[in-house]
Amino acid sequence: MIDRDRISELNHSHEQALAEDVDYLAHRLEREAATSAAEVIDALVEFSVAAPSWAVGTGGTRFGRFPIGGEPRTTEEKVDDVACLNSLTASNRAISLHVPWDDPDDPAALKEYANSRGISFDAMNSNTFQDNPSTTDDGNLTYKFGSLANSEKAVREAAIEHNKAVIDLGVALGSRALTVWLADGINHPGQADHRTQFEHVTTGLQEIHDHLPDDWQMYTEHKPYEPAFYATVNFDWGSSLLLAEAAGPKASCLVDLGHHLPNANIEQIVSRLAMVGRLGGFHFNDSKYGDDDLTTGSIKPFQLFLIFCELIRAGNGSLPSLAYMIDQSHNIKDPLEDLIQSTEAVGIAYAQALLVDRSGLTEAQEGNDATRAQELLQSAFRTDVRPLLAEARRRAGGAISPVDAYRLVGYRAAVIEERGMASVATGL
Ligand code: PSV
Ligand code: MN
Repeated sequence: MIDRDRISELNHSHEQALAEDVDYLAHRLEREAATSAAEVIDALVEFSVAAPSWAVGTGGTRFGRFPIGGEPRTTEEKVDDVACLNSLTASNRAISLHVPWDDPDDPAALKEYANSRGISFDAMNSNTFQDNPSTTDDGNLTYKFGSLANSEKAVREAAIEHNKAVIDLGVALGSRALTVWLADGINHPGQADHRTQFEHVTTGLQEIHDHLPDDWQMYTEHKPYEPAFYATVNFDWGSSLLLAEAAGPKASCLVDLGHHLPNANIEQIVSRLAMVGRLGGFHFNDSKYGDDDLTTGSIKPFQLFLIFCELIRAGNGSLPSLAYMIDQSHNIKDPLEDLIQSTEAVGIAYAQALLVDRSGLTEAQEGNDATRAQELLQSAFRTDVRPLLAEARRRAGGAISPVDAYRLVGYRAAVIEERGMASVATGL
């Protein structure tokens, strides 16, 4: 954990300049925007985006992996990394576990460990895309041809049991949701029947849904390709919606920004899902081509802004309480630095969306005034809201300049010292 006093000490040299920037922005927003600086800062102080346990280690591609050292060796060490992140950003207050990459022997002890560091457990993730001896009958069953969609009943049942076990583990940790992403699909046309596969998945999800405690949610996560390259069972938001509706009332759809075919209008998908009450949450990342898992907001910041505009529209002026998470792979950056930058990007899009003059926009839309509508959106999108984010972090005990602070406290060097250069975190 990074000491709070150390953070305020590091903040000291930035405080004067930040106060001036916030003051200037507050005056400008009072004049020009629909929301005040104070309201935006309050909203940002409340906001949290979860970090995935599988993204605090170095990512890789099938061509290679270049570890930077000090990778967490256990789930406790992943919690430590997220606690470090949160002490700097003050807005990553939960970790999302992936089972069996995370498979604690003593969930109660892990819960206490995390909670004592200010970290709670976000949605649980099941893994039926890799064989796991403990749930696939000691290697007698395989997910090679799918899990919930498999033609073999015994494999489908093993996958259902695994999801139920993940829910049980989540209950012990204080989580409230299960995210189901399936690799199930078809590589070669004719290899399996689209409809039969979809029906198997529907039945499996219904059974998993029945196992959810009353206060739990279940999210279906779609993805058009990879690892299946001809067809994926849950390939788009339409399939995801059908699956969620069939699974039951606690099921809704999770939108991973990297899981769309090129040029898909993700903000419109968000609008549709929200309209029918089946928008469950997000996996934030950015991409140029496919599921590139790049730093959120680094390629298409305007798209991220428009997504947040739809969210604010769905929440009638405020952000709906959904499952917000980052899902990325950090191939060449320090994962914690990339997560700091991604968290900042999410906050920027959120703050800018709050600035949109919504009644002015509705008026422009009703009057078919496309020019005015664009002026209103651009005026919010082009506002540099970073001082508001820094001020929200400062007020919540975080760092005004989190990447600089992360480097100055020497966290990476310290964990390399403790965990070694060759430690490997579980995950892809
Ligand atoms: C699949 O690409 C995905 O986005 C799902 O959310 C998985 O759980 C995660 O990445 C890790 O493989
Ligand atoms: Mn994802």
